[in-house]
Amino acid sequence: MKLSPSARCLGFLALVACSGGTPEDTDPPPPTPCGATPPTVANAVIVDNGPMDFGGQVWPSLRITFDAADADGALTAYRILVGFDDDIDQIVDLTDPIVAENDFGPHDCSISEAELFIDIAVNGEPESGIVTEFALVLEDSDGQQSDPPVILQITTP
Ligand SMILES: [Ca+2]
Ligand SMILES: [Ca+2]
Repeated sequence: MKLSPSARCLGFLALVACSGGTPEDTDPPPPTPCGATPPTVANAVIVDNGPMDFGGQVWPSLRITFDAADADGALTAYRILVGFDDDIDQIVDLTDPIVAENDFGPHDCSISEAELFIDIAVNGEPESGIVTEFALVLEDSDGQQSDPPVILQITTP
């Protein structure tokens, strides 16, 4: 399975439309961190999301949804980092991840829970029955990351 790192988008409470292309730069994090609590990821699932329009081009897509929480409220901006491979061993290299980010400033440490998703374009014709393993990490506006990565698998239909 080939995934296109250049065609991705994300949503926040299902309100933000897919923008495709490269995410825009976000404001620097607030000078004063919200706290020392890393964000957490719960109830993560990955599903076949059917054909989707990524910036004018339609690709098969996958969607990862999850519940994000951060006790110190630092989800006013966040980054979602996703890695993948075909070796099903609960280990995924995240040194060069697909990244989706969003910024809902002002950074007033006011968002401690959010239902997030990331849509990932599948580039090309994936073979049936191929298992792909994904790793998901959430980074809050202070740059703190959920740990350990959440590992997910999906089989192409
Ligand atoms: Ca935090
Ligand atoms: Ca692996």
